[in-house]
Amino acid sequence: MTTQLTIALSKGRIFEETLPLLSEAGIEAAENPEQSRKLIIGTNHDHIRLIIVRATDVPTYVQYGAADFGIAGKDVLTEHGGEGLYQPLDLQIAKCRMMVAVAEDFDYERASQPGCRLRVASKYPHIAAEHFASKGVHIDLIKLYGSMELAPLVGLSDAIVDLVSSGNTLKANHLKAVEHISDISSRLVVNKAALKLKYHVLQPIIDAFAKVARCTS
Ligand code: PRT
Ligand code: MG
Repeated sequence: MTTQLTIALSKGRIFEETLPLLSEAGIEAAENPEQSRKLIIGTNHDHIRLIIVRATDVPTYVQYGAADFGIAGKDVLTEHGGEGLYQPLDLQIAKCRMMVAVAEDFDYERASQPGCRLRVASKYPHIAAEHFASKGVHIDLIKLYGSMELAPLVGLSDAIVDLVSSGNTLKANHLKAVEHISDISSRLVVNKAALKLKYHVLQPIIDAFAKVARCTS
């Protein structure tokens, strides 16, 4: 019997940037998830299927073995904690930076001295808490699920911790990036049990992904 493989991916930038990796491994999706409403998508191999989940849910599906492997941003993995996941490869895709940003006219230098207190809105509470703790700045953390850029504009927070890639969203909303927390890219995450039990089918795919990642890094 052939070993079944399930791959967890999110729509949007990760899916797009994953296509060349899948292609190198000889895997073609039967449908485009941007156009289809299907959550389970077949491939040109009967034993390989893709499941389409929210970016933040990828580590959870892989951790519990509902998917054998998946692709998730370092931001998502840091917040998840990485339990039950083997992370063999930095794929060098969906690159961006985790930054602190504030309103253009906000005096961040002064407001972020050790001992100060800041209201920080973020989808990334762990990353934000750790960053400000390392600076000795106290924060009141406001958890948001999206559109963080709005928070300083309407007085919900003094600062945000969010991803920046081109910087256009910050600029369009009169915000400025004031601190770089870390560089972010997406990683391959593999279920630890699957890596042992399905090694013979997983390893060639990991090798193909590694080949593409090496060329783009
Ligand atoms: O969108 P949804 O709420 O469904 O989920 P998601 O936002 O988690 O998924 P998605 O597909 O938007 O992002 C998936 C992954 O892509 C993230 O986990 C990151 O690792 C990575 N990535 C790379 C980014 C960006 N670049 C990025 N620019 N994720 C989000 N952004 C957002 C950012 O939050 C900000 O709102 O884009 C905006 C800034 O972009 P610029 O180009 O204007 O600076
Ligand atoms: Mg998004």
